Amino acid sequence: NKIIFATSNAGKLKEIREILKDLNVEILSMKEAGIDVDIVENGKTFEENALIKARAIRDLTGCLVLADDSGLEVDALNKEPGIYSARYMGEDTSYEVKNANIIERLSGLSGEERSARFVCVIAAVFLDGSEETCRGTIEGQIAYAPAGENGFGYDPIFYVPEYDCTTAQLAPEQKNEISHRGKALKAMKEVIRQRIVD
Ligand code: ITT
Repeated sequence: NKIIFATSNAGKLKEIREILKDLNVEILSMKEAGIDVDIVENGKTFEENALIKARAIRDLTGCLVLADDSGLEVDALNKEPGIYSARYMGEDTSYEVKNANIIERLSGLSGEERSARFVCVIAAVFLDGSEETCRGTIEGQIAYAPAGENGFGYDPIFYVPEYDCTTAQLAPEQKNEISHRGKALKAMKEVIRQRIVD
């Protein structure tokens, strides 16, 4: 049994492998599967984009494929950057710059006015062509200053009130326990277990 995970994001892949480690299947990255393609994510929702990625790699390989589309929704910014989280300020802009920009745009706001969430949708295309999506979210606030070295992307500015720290300050296993990706993948794990007889 093997699954190709249609992502080129190393930060996601590390978390995905950890969360799916108790599933009795081999998880191959695109690199490990020898696939190097640029997929145009032109959907309007996380669900559409996750399915676009999973279908594209499924069409190339015929394998069971999973994909992750995720992002940060900042309420005070009309849920920006949302599905454009990777492309916000341009793909090549560093997260130091992106994170500083988001903090700057929220200056003058406090407490609940800084509310935000991470969203993750995991899509699956199975061998018979059938499709599933699972969504997970985590609620938080945009921090006043970046903090923490763990995780990736917007983690240094995503403050979780219950833990009084950012997701970049959580240990990796703690983040997976409560994160958007952890929740979506745990739900997808059950779907996969129902479908795969190992
Ligand atoms: P793939 O499409 O190859 O999977 P990507 O990075 O382009 O990689 P997305 O289009 O789904 O993926 O963009 C998601 C972006 O949202 C990601 O690049 C981060 O900036 C942000 N993001 C998602 N999950 C995150 C997390 O757990 N911590 C911090 N930032 C996250």
